[in-house]
This record gives sequence, structure tokens and C-alpha cells, in this order.
Amino acid sequence: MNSSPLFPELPSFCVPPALARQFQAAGPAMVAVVNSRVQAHPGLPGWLGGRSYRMLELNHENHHAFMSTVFVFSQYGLLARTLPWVYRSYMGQGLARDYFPAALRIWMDAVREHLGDQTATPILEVYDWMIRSHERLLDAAATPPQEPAPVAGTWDDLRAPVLEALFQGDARRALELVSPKVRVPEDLVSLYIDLLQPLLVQVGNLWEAGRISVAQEHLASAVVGRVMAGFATFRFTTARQARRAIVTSAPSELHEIGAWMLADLLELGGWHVRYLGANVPENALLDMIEEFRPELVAISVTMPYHLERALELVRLARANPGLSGLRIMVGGMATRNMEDLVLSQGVDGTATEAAEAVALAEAWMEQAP
Ligand code: B12
Repeated sequence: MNSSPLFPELPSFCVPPALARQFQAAGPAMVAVVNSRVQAHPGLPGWLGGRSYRMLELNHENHHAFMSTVFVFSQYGLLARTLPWVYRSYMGQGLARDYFPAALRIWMDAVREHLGDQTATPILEVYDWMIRSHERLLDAAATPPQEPAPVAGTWDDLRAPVLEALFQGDARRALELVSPKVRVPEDLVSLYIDLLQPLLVQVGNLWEAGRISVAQEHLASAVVGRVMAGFATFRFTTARQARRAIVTSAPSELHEIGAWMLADLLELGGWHVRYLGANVPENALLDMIEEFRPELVAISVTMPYHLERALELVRLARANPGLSGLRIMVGGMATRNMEDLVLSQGVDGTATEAAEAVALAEAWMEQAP
């Protein structure tokens, strides 16, 4: 999807693949230049307003990783959908608005110096468009992020107290609140999809708006993990069937709750699951696939700049003739609105939430000889 609600008509950018790879490879050098020039910029104290410069160093690294993903996969819609988030979340952390166009100009200089003025023109056009969109992005950033529409029913009266328990770091309380409503496997599916997932989106939105800290985001998600562990899905399941699955987050990806939910729901469906958690290195995963011989591998990606390594994993698995019958799913937040890209890279399927992913896996198994 190469558009966004804010930019229904995007210019038709075209960064050739070789140039995209040059931009990607020049990352460390360009990030170093941008860091030193931003640090020496007279506007810096005003942009930071007393906050740590480390925030900008991280931003410059993430910016390069993200822009590389946009260029390598020609995903300008992703860029347009993400820019309002960049403005909102960094301004939420206290960064001044003037930083953005100034930093983008510094990036343009770094790109020119490292890739050559002429060669870099298609990339510079994208940067120029971002700078020209500044006012529109400021307006968009002033609008709060979209809240998930609550699924009416079972959890209505529990949303607020469970959210409160997440922020108190009180896993015991959270478990006490939800336990009476979790009696059969379907209740657990609903707990995950209808309560915990939307609450986590709310937690993310509060962080994005600068209303909670990263530590509070960690705390809330750790409590969710402890609640999930408290239910120990296997207590609800009967004997393991022959169908095996490996579920994992992509290399470098630190978000793991989505993958964990998928692993649990597959297990509830009777699958024999190996869940590997966050940030699994490529070779380790490939070795385990060879050893465990699963019917299904599911890879979860949240940050768009982790997509490339996830897809590289798929390429490596596909290049192994011994794994010819393997079904591979890639899903998670980063794949939303990017389904066409994912499915063009050797992936068998994707789904927007875990219960849907389980249904897809079941359907595949029914088709299998
Ligand atoms: C918890 C959290 C964290 C925790 C993760 C802890 C953990 N153990 O997982 C921590 C604190 C580590 C973290 C770090 C970061 N985070 Co964070 N995080 C979140 C938060 C609040 C919740 C994520 C989550 O668990 N959601 C619930 C799960 C269940 O949803 P899900 O992952 O989408 O999974 C469902 C489906 O996608 C699907 N699915 C998932 N995987 C798969 C796989 C397959 C194959 C299939 C078919 C389906 C599928 O099924 C799941 C269940 O239905 C989100 C907010 C949000 N909107 O989600 C931000 C969020 C994802 N984080 C964000 C950011 C920016 C970061 C950081 C860069 C900075 C920060 N805030 O600390 C770092 C980057 C870390 C890294 N290098 O990977 C942004 C990303 C924005 C963007 N535009 O890309 C978000 C959206 C917050 C926000 N609103 O700004 N984060």
C-alpha cells in the first residue's frame, strides 16, 4: 500500500536498488557525520530542552535503518504512514519541532558527501519531500494516535483496573482480576486478543504521546508476560499432536509478546510448539529448523527495519532443498499494509492477529497430503 491517510497522493519516488544498497552500506559513516554535525549545531540545546543527546544518537541510527528499509523495498507508503509517528513520539519525548527539518538537511548533506551529488538525486528528492511536508506533519502529530476500538463484552469492566495493575507492576492483581473469566481455552484466546493486545496498544500510545516512560512501557509489558505465564497454556491442552511449529521473533527484534501469543494459541490448538522468544540469530534458527523438522515456522516482526533480516531468513530456508515442504508465515505489526511485499518474498502466508494465524495454519495442514 503506497499511500497513507495523511498523504493520499505520494510523489512517485524511484530509488534504484543499487543506490538503495549504497545508502544502506554507507550507514555507519553517514550516521557518524550526522551525529557530529547535530552535536555541533547551535540549535541543539533548544531542540533538546535539557534532555539527553543519546536520544538523538539512537534516532539517527533508527532513521538510517528505517530509510534503508524504505529504499530497499520501495515502501514509500510505509514512510508516509510512519512520519506522523516520528514527529509525535519524539515531540512527546520533549524534542523541539525545529529539529526535524534541520536534521533532515544535515542528512541530505551527508548523503551527498557519501553517495555523490548526482548519483544521490533520487534519495535527495525523498528527503526534500519530507522537509516540505514539515507543516503537515506537525498538524498530524498534534492528533492523538488511534486507539483500538474495544471489543465490547467480557472484558468491559476490567480494562481500566487491569491497565492500572500493569502500570503498578502488579502481576498478582492482574491475574486475580482476569482469572475468574478464564475457564475454557476460548476464554484464553479472548484474554489475549480482546484484552491484553488492545491494552498493550494503549500502553504504546501513551508512550508515543510522552505520557509514560520507556521504563513504564517495559514494566507494563513484563506484567503482561507474567500474566500469560501464569496461565501456562499447556494446562488447557491435551496430548501433543504430531504437528510441529517453531515460533520466533525476527533477528534483532525485541518485541516478543505477539510471537508468544501465537505460540500459545498454536499450543492450545494441539500443536507441538517450540517458542524461541526475541532476537533469534539466523543460524541458530536455521539449525533448529533442520533438527526439529517443523511443519510450520512463524516469524514475528514489529519494527519495519527488522523486516529485511526476517525475509533473508525465509530466503535461506527456501534455498535449503531439505526443507521443501516447510510452511512459513511472517507476521506482526511491521507486516501490516505490507502483505504484498511479504508474500512476494517466499512467505506462504501472513495474518493480522494470532487466532487468524492459527486458523490459516490449520487450513494448510488440512490441505497437506
Ligand atoms: C511492549 C512494547 C515494547 C517492549 C517489548 C517487550 C517484549 N517483551 O516484547 C519494549 C519495551 C522492549 C519495546 C521496545 C521498543 N519499542 Co515497543 N512497544 C511495545 C508495545 C507497547 C506493545 C507490543 C506488543 O506486545 N503488542 C501486543 C502484541 C500481542 O501485538 P502484536 O505484536 O501486534 O502481535 C499480534 C499480531 O501482530 C499477530 N502476530 C504477531 N506476530 C506474528 C507472527 C506471525 C507469523 C503472524 C501470522 C501473526 C503475528 O498476533 C499477535 C496477537 O494477535 C507496542 C505498542 C503497540 N502498538 O503494539 C510498542 C511499539 C511496537 N514499540 C515501539 C517502539 C518505537 C519501540 C522502541 C524503538 C523504543 C521504545 N518504545 O522503547 C524499542 C525497539 C525495540 C527493538 N529493537 O525491537 C513503537 C513502534 C512504532 C513504529 N512505528 O514502528 C510502538 C508501536 C509504540 C508506539 N505506539 O510508538 N517495546
